[in-house]
Amino acid sequence: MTVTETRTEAERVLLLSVDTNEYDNEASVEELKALVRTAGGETEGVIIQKLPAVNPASYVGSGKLAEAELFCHNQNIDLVVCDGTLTTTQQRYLKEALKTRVIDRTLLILDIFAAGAKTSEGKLQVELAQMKYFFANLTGLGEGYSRLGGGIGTRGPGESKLETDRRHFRRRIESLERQLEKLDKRRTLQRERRKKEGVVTCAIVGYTNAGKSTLLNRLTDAGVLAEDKLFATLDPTARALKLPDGRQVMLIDTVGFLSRLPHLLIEAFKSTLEEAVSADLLLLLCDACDPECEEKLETSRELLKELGAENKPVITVYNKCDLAPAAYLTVAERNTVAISAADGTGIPRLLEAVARNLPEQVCEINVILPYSETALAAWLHEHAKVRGEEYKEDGVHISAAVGRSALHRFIPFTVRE
Ligand SMILES: Nc1nc2c(ncn2[C@@H]2O[C@H](COP(=O)(O)OP(=O)(O)OP(=O)(O)O)[C@@H](O)[C@H]2O)c(=O)[nH]1
Ligand SMILES: [Mg+2]
Repeated sequence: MTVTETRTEAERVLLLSVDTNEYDNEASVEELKALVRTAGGETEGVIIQKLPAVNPASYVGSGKLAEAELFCHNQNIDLVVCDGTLTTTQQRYLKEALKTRVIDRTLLILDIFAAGAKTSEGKLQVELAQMKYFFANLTGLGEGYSRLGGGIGTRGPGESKLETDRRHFRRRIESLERQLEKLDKRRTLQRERRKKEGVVTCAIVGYTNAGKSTLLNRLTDAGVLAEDKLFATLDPTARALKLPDGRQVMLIDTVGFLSRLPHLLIEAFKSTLEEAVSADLLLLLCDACDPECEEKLETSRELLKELGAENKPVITVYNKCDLAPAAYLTVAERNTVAISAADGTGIPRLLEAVARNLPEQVCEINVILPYSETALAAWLHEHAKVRGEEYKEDGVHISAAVGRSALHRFIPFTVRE
């Protein structure tokens, strides 16, 4: 019997990192390795240099550069990934010195996003981020050119080609932004409609790979792709969930967070992220067996704050407890639940917490209350939001926003407008 190897060989990757002591370098490198794996590469080596600041020309210092060159040569490295944002100058310098392709953290993430975007909105968002990335680099290139300056023949066609490229990029960026704006408007309208109809929304947010999609699948029959990959989900999915008390919530799964997420990606995915943070309730999910769990929760909370969601009710959910059973016991704080989305443990407690934290659903009603029911009219004035009131022959015509729990009292008097 012969076995055919169908898997294309993974790209061999070397990671370069400069530790400037500004963030947790070790955790960041670990994350970069996971990103490389997700993108289909295999990390063969890591070279880290402690420096007060990155070298403006070559990113790392000359000694480390020589070490990296030797490593690339001996280990047949296909790609070098730097754990930061490279300037065009650095990128070009490294490429020449190391004789391999060189990319930075932002481009790597963009690549993963580009491979993963499924909906037209997701694709537009990724393209916008890519265009902005390349546009910024193009600008950098321009500076390089003009610094060369002077010499005959260094400007002319080079400059004008650059200008054409710039114009092309700018036009494309504007067009993408316009298209996204339209979609964003549609999304806002949809949100407003849901609100008017009294639909309560609950978003699953948190670090990438925490198990958000697995939880959505566990709670509903969404059938969303859940994988051991970073950024498996890029497009929001919403599904109805019925709580044990009969109430219904719209559950939303969305793109995951990452520390040092390039700002350009946050910007591009803003409307998707807003969809999540505009929910009535947030389930902040984390992987309980991840040693960086608490740090990742903190990163997520900071990002939520940046997105303007600091005042939302949040339930912190420690997931994957089947792998760390001790976590079931240690979690005792209010609005904190330990679960396993994979085997379903803890789900009833999670649903209880959701029910406890949901704002009461409000419904818009139009009623005609006969004059014999003045007590009900008085009740509406005291406990509901009366939007309009008219005294007519057949009774008081009232339109009001009423909490769902009191709705049954008004059903006999409801009229359609
Ligand atoms: N053991 C265990 N594995 C889990 C659990 N929940 C999720 N996983 C696994 O964790 C991996 C990531 O799950 P996803 O649901 O895709 O995670 P996500 O948060 O949606 O990730 P992104 O969409 O990539 O941001 C998958 O391999 C899941 O099978 C759990 O409770 N226990
Ligand atoms: Mg997902």
